[in-house]
Amino acid sequence: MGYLLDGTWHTGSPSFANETGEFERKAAAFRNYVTADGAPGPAGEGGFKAEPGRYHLYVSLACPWAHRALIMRARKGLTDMIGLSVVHWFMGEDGWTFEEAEGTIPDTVNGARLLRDVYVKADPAYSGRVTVPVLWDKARGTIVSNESSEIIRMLDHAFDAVGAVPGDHRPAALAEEIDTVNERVYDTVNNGVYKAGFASKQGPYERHVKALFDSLDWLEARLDGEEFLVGGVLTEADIRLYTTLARFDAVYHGHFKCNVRRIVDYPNLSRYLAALYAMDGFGETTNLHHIKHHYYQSHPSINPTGVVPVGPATLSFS
Ligand SMILES: N[C@@H](CCC(=O)N[C@@H](CS)C(=O)NCC(=O)O)C(=O)O
Repeated sequence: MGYLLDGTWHTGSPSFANETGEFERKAAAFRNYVTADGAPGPAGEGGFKAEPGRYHLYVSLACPWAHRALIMRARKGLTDMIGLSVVHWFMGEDGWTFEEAEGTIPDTVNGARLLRDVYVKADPAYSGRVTVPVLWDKARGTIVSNESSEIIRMLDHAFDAVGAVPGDHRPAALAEEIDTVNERVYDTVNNGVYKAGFASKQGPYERHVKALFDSLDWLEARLDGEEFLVGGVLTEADIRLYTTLARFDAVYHGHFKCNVRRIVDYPNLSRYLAALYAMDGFGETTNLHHIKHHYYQSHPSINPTGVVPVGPATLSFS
């Protein structure tokens, strides 16, 4: 683990919890938007026009936030238009690296050996964590955004006029309901597993596990007789839930101690997970090897031996 301070790398922060035993996720730093005409988006500055070949995505196949961006890139048919680099699954003292392994893709744009070199290239005085996903602009030589919830919205809309697959994962008529579902899923499920897993005191751990399983029960009921979370169509709410569900039984259940139930124990959630896995963009971007090895080997504060459990070797439904 480590972070950049004024462009210089510091190792440390062995625990993810603060003094009250709570896990705190810091806000992302680069918050610009690619738009169809280069006009400013909802945040940041303008000048990032959607053009084929101009942007590059850095991801980890282990990371649920980066996975959202990978799914959207695939579903929108942007794989030829937006290049891809995949870091090694191990995140140690040097943070994310481009060391070669099965499933990694080197940095063909900046020639970086370490992801932090990409951040320093964008901002030589950068202070903060070096996270994935990162959307890089080759034309301006900088990072557009490192916030996945915003990257997926850009990929969903900005490239439609230059050949993206049509289709909107947040149609206006459903936007409000999607945002409401996203809010609860983000807080108690996507981030909830981290809050439970990295809690360093019993009280916060139990509180977050309870909120997580309350939400999984709520989602199970919501999916009764339904194919998708909102409006009977696939939306970004499904993409955002999928990346946590796909990791749940293999990693969060054991490594993050979220073990009240597994996803296979929920009939509707496991049917839903299997159905999404079979859809464009989902199964093909899900790499259980990177997922299991990353979590179990990169968090010495909660798994000091780095031993990776043998099971499950495949997603529970497959
Ligand atoms: N807000 C970010 C969070 C991304 C994030 O936390 N990614 C993790 C991997 S799952 C990461 O790169 N962590 C490295 C670190 O914190 O040093 C987003 O959703 O894009």
